[in-house]
Formats: sequence, structure tokens, C-alpha cells
Amino acid sequence: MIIKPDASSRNLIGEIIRRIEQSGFVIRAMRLETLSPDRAKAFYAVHKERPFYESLCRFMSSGPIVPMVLEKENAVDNLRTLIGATNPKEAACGTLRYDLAVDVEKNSVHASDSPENARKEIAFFFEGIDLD
Ligand code: 3AN
Repeated sequence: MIIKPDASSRNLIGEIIRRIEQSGFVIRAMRLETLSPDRAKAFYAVHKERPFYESLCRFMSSGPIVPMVLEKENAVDNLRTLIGATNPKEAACGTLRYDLAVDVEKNSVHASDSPENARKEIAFFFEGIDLD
């Protein structure tokens, strides 16, 4: 998972971590960093044909983010349920994005959408990490 710049700029890092821990996730790794525009582009390369790609990469490199590795049974599905739909207007009441997100771009957090992508994203931010 990644806490995005819209959340860090509104001092919501602690609130998001509180919700994550309260939901039973264990934080296995975590860091604060500001992405360069090139690194943001590399992270979101899967979206490079989408009309929002340039804006998304500008936003993701606009301030500090907090990438983290979270552990829980069925973590991908559990986390996506906790954060809610990509667009906060469509997110279920009580989800993190419903409560905290600004709009579909500034939606406060990123969560991996499959175990396979989680593995790739963990390697992107925590090179050489041993999670076994
Ligand atoms: P999610 O983060 O819920 O997995 P993705 O992977 O479809 O959603 O989108 C990646 C990111 O791209 C979103 N978190 C959001 O910041 C941005 N995004 C997605 N759809 C739009 C859109 N229609 N307009 C602007 N930004 C978008």
C-alpha cells in the first residue's frame, strides 16, 4: 500500500496507519519518500496510455508518499475492501477513501490489486527485502 501526497499534505498519515492497524494488518516495512517524476512514471507504467497518466504522475511526485508492506490473511482483498472504490464518490460509506479522499486522482492511498502485483510493487520500493 502507498499513502499518497494528498493524504501526507493533510497530516493524515497517522490516521491511515491507525485504520490499517486497527483492521488487523501488520506493517512489515514502511518508508517516507518523495518520488521523482521519472520514478512515478515507472511505477504507473501500466497506465501510460490512459488520459490521466501525466496528471497522475505529476500528483504522485508532488510530495511525500509512504509505501508500506502489509501482512494479513487474504491481504489484497481485505485491504481493497477497507479502502473502497477508486472514485471516492463510488466508495462505500465508512471506507478510507469515502472518509478521506479528495477525488478520483487524489484518492489518498494506493493498494495492490493482486498478489502478483503486490510482489512487483514491494520490489519497486523495498529492493532486496526478504519477507519469508
Ligand atoms: P486503484 O488505485 O483503485 O487500484 P487504478 O489502479 O485503476 O485504481 O488507478 C490508479 C490511480 O490512477 C488511482 N489510484 C487514481 O489516483 C488514478 N485514476 C484512476 N482513474 C482515474 C480517472 N478516471 N481520473 C483521474 N485519475 C484516475
